[in-house]
Amino acid sequence: MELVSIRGNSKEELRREIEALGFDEVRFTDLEPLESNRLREWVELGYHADMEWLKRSIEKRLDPSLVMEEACSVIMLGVNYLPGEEPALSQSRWGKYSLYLDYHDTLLSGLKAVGRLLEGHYDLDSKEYRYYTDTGPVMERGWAAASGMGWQGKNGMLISKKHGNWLLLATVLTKLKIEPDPPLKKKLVAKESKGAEMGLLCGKCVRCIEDCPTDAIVEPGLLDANLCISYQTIENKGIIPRELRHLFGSRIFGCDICLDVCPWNRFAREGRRLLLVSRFQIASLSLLDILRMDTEEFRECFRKTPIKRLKLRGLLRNACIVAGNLHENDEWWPSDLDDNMRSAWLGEVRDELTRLCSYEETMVRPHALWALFRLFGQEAVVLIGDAIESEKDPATLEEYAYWVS
Ligand code: B12
Ligand code: SF4
Ligand code: SF4
Repeated sequence: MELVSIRGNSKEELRREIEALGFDEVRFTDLEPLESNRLREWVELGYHADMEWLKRSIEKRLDPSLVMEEACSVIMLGVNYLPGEEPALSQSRWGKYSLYLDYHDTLLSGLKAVGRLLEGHYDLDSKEYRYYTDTGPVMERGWAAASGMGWQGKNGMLISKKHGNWLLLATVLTKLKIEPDPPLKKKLVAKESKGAEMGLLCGKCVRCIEDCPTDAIVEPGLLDANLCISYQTIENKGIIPRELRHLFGSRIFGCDICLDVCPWNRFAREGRRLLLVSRFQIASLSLLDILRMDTEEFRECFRKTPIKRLKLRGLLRNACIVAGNLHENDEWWPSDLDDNMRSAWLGEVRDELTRLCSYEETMVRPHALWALFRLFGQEAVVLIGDAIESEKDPATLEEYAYWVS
């Protein structure tokens, strides 16, 4: 098929049609090679932690023509996910994106509609475009910056003047030739670069770097996932390093600190959420609700949300960590408790943690032990009692030895 070049009015019409399918931002860019892409360096430094799938797909991530041979253009799409309602908006226990049904699924319906639109308007067949949201081997933030949707802030996020830090991204690679949109403030960017300069509109601000509790942003825009609470609570499927746990504060799944503190959010408004389905009631779960959850309740509560991939054992592990941080953090304490009620409530948490020290999934146990020792000091030895005598799990025994030696 002959290449169609889409520009001017027809490009604007395509943009409007895709917006009508539920995407809040629709931008176009070409596949010019990228000067500023530091993915290889990032992986060589080990900042990808255990995300081996990122390492395996480096070549494709650096060169979209390996993902789709005939690709000419990228259609970058953004969906605003800022919740407008309590309790989702003001809490920091859950990453905001996790209070919706999994966007990998819900954005997919919009992407399929984009595919149908391309087939209908431009006579493409299904091999002449490819779409992804998050899971594909494409550098979504880099392409979004190249398309002028925003710029990559020092927190690494694609920040939009209109939506702040609150865009989820999706990518369509296509063989259509679409006139590229200009990147932001091109005139400030070195001539040979693709116009995606890190921190372009951040100015002297460094709030995200300073406020990250684990110092995970090792240089502007470059994040060491090993240190990142988001990585540890979502992607790490094993033991969370002890030296990081106390820094999690109240964060049970994901972390939005370096997003929340960004001054560019002040211009952001709640999104249309046409491709999102909210599950804001998750934010109302109490700590005891979670510590007492069984597999069936977990499945019911987190069905189709991103949290389900963590499985009950992962959530219990994270819940033990936020429980261990209760003395320094108020967010999981029930409100309106007098002193007596607070100590009764803490007693219930203590009982659940004690039970979880012998939980059937061994991964949970060291975290439950850690929380007991943090909250109750050496009293934990009495609480655990003889159970430790029959313990075989090396990580749990190591945790115990750490506290009693
Ligand atoms: C791996 C991953 C993670 C890892 C590592 C994060 C990281 N900073 O790399 C972990 C688990 C920690 C993580 C956390 C989060 N993630 Co995440 N994650 C990804 C994923 C799958 C790959 C990112 C990646 O390639 N990282 C490697 C680094 C080196 O790449 P990079 O950050 O994109 O930046 C480099 C390139 O852009 C390149 N570059 C520079 N200039 C240019 C120019 C061009 C044109 C190109 C192509 C590249 C380029 O250099 C940059 C610096 O090295 C993307 C989806 C995707 N396919 O892109 C989502 C994604 C980045 N995550 C997302 C989200 C929402 C989050 C969280 C907010 C979730 C949460 N609440 O906990 C946090 C935010 C943490 C943070 N400050 O980054 C969104 C971000 C949306 C946005 N507006 O930016 C994405 C895009 C998913 C999506 N489809 O919406 N994530
Ligand atoms: S997501 Fe949290 S832990 Fe990760 S870099 Fe941002 S503030 Fe730091
Ligand atoms: S907090 Fe400041 S430095 Fe960080 S991304 Fe936002 S504007 Fe940039």
